[in-house]
Amino acid sequence: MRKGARFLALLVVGLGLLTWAGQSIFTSKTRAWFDRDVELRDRLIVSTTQTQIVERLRTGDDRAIRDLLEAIIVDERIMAVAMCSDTGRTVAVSGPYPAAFGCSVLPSLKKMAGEIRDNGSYGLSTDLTGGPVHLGVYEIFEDDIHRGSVALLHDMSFVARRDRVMRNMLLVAFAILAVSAALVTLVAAQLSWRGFLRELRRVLRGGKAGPEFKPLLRDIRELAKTLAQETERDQGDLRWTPERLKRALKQHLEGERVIVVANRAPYIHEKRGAKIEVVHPASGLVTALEPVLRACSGVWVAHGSGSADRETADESGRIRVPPGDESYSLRRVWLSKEEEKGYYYGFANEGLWPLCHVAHTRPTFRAEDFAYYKQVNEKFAEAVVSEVDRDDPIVLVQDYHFALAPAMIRARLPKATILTFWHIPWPNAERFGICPWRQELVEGLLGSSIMGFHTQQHCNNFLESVDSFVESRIDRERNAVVQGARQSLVRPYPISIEWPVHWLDGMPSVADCKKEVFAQLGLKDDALLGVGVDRLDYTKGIEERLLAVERMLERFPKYIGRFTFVQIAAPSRTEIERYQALTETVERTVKRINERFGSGDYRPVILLREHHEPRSVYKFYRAARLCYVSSLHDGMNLVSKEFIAARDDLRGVLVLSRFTGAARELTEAVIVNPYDMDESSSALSFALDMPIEEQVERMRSMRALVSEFNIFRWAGRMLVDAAQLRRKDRIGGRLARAWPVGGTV
Ligand code: ADQ
Repeated sequence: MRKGARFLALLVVGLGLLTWAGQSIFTSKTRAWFDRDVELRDRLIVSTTQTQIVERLRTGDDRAIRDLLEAIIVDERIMAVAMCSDTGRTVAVSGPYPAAFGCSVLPSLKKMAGEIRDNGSYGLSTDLTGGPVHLGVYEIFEDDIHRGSVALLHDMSFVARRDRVMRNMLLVAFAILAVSAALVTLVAAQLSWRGFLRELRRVLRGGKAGPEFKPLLRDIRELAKTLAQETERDQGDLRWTPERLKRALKQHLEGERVIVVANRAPYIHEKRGAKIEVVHPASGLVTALEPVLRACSGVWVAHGSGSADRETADESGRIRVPPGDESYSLRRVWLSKEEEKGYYYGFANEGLWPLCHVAHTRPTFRAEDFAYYKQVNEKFAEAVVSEVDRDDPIVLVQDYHFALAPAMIRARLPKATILTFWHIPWPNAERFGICPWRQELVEGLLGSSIMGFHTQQHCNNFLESVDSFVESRIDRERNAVVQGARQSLVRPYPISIEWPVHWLDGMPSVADCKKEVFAQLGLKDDALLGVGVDRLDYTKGIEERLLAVERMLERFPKYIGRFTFVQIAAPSRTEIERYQALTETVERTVKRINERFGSGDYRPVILLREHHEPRSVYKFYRAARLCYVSSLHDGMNLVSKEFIAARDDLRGVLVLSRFTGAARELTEAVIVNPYDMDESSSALSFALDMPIEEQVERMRSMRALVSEFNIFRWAGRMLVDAAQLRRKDRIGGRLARAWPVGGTV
């Protein structure tokens, strides 16, 4: 405490000295400015009265000269004026003209003046009369003959008054600054000291020190920049809601409906015996896009893959959704078994998916798969055309299943605004270059008005591929690809979830969710639960996650019998061998860990290998002490954001892989490298030991971010950017018509 007081005193003295030095410099500078102003004023007065002075000198009318001088001192800052003859005689004075500046002493005062002008005039700042004055002496000529001089005396005490006021203001400002700086520094020092002690204690306890769990500084800086830019662009109107999105669509794009093209439909009808059930698929794309369509209305064009999809739709494949609250149309596109195999399982998921993710699974490229891919893209482009009600519709093309569709839609609807979003990473050009159809894919995507990715890095990689594989000009300043008269903007739009999440409406309290989930899993009341929620996909790092749990139990045996990790894994792409192999490895690993650390009823890992409806997933999020997202590579990852949305009690810890797009935004998560078992097992134990206050602090901050950067903002930003582009294109079109290419203006 004493140290703090000494520091405070030093800071105040330092700033005091600074104030004094600053004020001295300020005073001398302002004096010079005032003197110059006064001289300018004098010259103006003399030049406007010179003719009259000369005339009156010529007639020898001293009284008339005095009248003239009296008129001059009407200016309140001019104390007195004297007219001296060329021999130094006083011709006339006005006001109480002091003898110290009389005509007879002017020659000696001239010697004290700093600068004498060519015509003999000069200015002098002095306080010969006890107060600060400025004397200006101006020589009067008639046809180059010297007639005398006019001496103007100014009262400069107002400068001293202003100086005093300024000095006081400076002192007060510096005092406030000094005290605030001292307080902020003291608080910061205290906090970092406490943080340092906490870290030290943790290291001594055996936990691994924190830096590895922390986000990269570059990411925080990047995030702060984005927040600042977004705030500036929004000018205070920060929160995007469904209503605001609807308004933006109407206002900026003169539209009310959008057409979404995506492989997966938001509602799938499945036969279960004699009953038909509606299933909400486990898909990040659907999670993100569905609230947008509910807000905007329009049509969602998707593959009709459910066993009861045909019988629930009309003869054109249309059905109104969401069931019970119909607000938009779902248009189902039917694919043959061969088309599904070649386009979906083949080129999209055995070719493009591993090509774009750095997860060490080799892509497989088959020419027949690509042929089906092309055919299905055509089919969807046709479906879009049959759904539009104008020649310039707004079409949102989604993901790597439809890289060729944008150019196909553009060919059919040249005026359409096509926004394509690539939900997975885009690799660097060298890696992308191994795809035999790299050029077709990039050209197909360039049919879009806007190409969106989650991160700037993916945008850069895409531009690099454009540069390497197609003829075009890249406008680096605007991040646009220009091909003749057409251009495509390439922009990062980090995706998110709706806020508030409608699945949480009427959700039981956290305590009740915990009771329900613990009963379902057969856990004791004091058990610590960790959760993982994913499609069973090798990019999600599920094997690595289980190994990290195993390593934690090995290194920190206090958790054996107490900690349980539940993995909710929706079967995905089960026709593909690599996915079948993954399922086997995961099941084998779970068995091994349970045999190694389980006993009696206690199972350290529970694998629920089935699809869960969203409300059930949210109950798990609410019941858990931690959520571990360990993706090896992930465009964004929405599970992390859903976990945050679920925790309105501000408890729970998110452990997040640094290889997700989300890690760039959720900097308060415990950030890890999922390949590093020591680091990730330490992170799990760190999360389980985290004090409640710290959990609350981190969760509050992440909730604030996700609530602002929600899915309505994601869609809104793209639509507003598209609207700008559309306006420019229209003006460009009009200009082209008015001034035909090659014509003269
Ligand atoms: P996905 O790879 O599908 O998305 P993610 O963003 O995590 O990954 O979304 C998964 C969604 O499926 C979540 O809404 C989750 O709740 C749900 N889900 C997962 N397992 C489930 C289960 N067993 N039962 C029911 N639901 C389950 C792709 C990209 C991501 C990107 C999204 C959106 O790979 O990087 O974040 O698109 O752009």
